[in-house]
Amino acid sequence: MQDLAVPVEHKERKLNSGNQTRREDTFVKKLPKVMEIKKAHVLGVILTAGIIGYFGIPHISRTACQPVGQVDLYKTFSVLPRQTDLDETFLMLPRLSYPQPFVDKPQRTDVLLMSPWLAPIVWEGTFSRDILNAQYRQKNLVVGVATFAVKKYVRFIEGFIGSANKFFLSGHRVNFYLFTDHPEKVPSMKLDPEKRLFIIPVQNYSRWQDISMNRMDIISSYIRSHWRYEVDYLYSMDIDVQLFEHIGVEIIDTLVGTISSWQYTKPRESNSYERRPESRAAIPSGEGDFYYAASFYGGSISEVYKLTTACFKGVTEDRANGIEAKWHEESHLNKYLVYHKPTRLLSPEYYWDEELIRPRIVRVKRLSSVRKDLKEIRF
Ligand code: UD2
Repeated sequence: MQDLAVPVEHKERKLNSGNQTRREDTFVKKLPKVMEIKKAHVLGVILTAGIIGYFGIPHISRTACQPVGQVDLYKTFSVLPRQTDLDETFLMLPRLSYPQPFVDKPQRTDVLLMSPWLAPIVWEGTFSRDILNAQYRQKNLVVGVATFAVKKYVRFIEGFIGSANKFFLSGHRVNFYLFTDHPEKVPSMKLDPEKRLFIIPVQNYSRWQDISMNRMDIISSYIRSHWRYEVDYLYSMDIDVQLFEHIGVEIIDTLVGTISSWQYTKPRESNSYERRPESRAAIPSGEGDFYYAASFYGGSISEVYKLTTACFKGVTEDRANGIEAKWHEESHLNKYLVYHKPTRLLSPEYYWDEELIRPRIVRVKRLSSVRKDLKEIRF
């Protein structure tokens, strides 16, 4: 019907531009009766569809000034409205003097500087702390450090807090959150003005493995109840370590893992991942990037919340199924980081095990384990 009528109507209009209405009436009248019925039928269908469309599609009935596409999106795809805070303030920074970077002159050629998912790997000689500090200061951030000293591990408190006060984010605001079952044994220590120490009582467990694993649950709970209001980034650190060199804002990123000093050159098949499929920490054969140490990880408060919650969920499910992952929460951390890639990786400089001989590529020992007699300290 349309194919027939449109060209004719068009022709009539063209021919009779002086008296358009009358000529169109004539055109309709001239149609055979059967065609008239069909046309009326089609017009009826179009009209009905129009009415249904008008009342059925929500955006048509809204006022014209509303952003039609936006409203439609929220309704149709449940896209949450978001708001980005806009800030026009900025600090005037002093001039910085440093060697110019060149794209054809990499700072280091002896180590991997970037993961295949484009996360930087932090090594000595690859960054300028002055530039990083100048950028970081503009943000007015607070970093939290969660650490545990339960049972005999209270002996490590002084060495850890003392060295971290000096070398951890020197000159920047840091809250140390120390969980211990012996608050009375925490020695009094003088901290820099930007540093604060919070002592939080915590219960102990008979098994050292449970103390270690439950850290994930405690961190997750404190993020939910306190830390999301107090700090911007959070790092979890073992207590039986000491810092020997600066660990600065080069560690700040959304999700940060430290490559283990024991396994940084091992092929994935021979490192310490949990491979038993019954465990929630299992990483299937053929998968895995690096082996990450649970002694030092962190990131933005929201990402560390996700990580610790997910890892403890894995620990809990394993407990219910009567299985414990090979390296406890460290196995769950490794599983998580295979599928949620860290946005920044710290090289083994950031956790060097004292038992190992340091190779040339590890130019600096920033943080290192304190030797301990496992049999004596864990029982
Ligand atoms: C590895 C991990 C550690 C954890 C553990 C689980 C590294 C370098 N470290 O270290 O993070 O995943 O394996 O198997 O990868 N703690 C106490 N009291 C105790 C026992 C532990 O407070 O009685 C706390 C303390 O903060 C300690 C941490 O738990 O630093 C981990 O325990 P660990 O250092 O003895 O574990 P380790 O050396 O096997």
